[in-house]
Amino acid sequence: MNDNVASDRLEPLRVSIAMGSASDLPVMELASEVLAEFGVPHEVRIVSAHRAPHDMVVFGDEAEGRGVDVIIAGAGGAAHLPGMLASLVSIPVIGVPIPLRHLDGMDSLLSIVQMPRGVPVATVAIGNATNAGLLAVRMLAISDPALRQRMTEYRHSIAQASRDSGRDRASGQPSTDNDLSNQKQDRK
Ligand code: C2R
Repeated sequence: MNDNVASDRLEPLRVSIAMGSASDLPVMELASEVLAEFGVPHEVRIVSAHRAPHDMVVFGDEAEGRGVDVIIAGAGGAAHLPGMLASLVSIPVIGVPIPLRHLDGMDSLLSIVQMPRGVPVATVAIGNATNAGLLAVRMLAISDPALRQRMTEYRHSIAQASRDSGRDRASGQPSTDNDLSNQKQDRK
């Protein structure tokens, strides 16, 4: 299988979205959508620590040299990919626990979040690749004023959407559903 699912970047790469299997794509594409919304160049890769360990080591070893500043790594079940990547790089790794048919993602969550001291993985909620994308944007925004401004505008937009949803309920009007925060909330 070609492990390079998507690489439609025109500018220098900033974020790599990695996942253990193509079956993780329906969840992980939410992170890609957020990065696209914020204009952050990124790639989407299938790379499994369990099934193709040597490829994973090469991917991790080369990531920083290819310009990657943040890795978002999603995996389900015995989810070792995010932690193994964190052991190979010095950039932040954000882990996304993928819910599978059995155990509802609790297995993935614990596999990703319970890292040994010294090898941190910033773990988001089960299936919440949207927050992984937003966290990556916040990390990049530390040294990018324009991106920080966009994040500030995004925060204001979700605050307004929250207020509006309360008002709509009070007035009996249907809520407007036209921004990223509302669209993604149900899907996590
Ligand atoms: P398949 O659907 O391909 O059988 O994969 C994947 O992330 C996926 O959620 C089932 C699940 O196996 C996970 N997987 C891992 C790793 N590689 C694949 N957790 C890994 O290296 O951690």
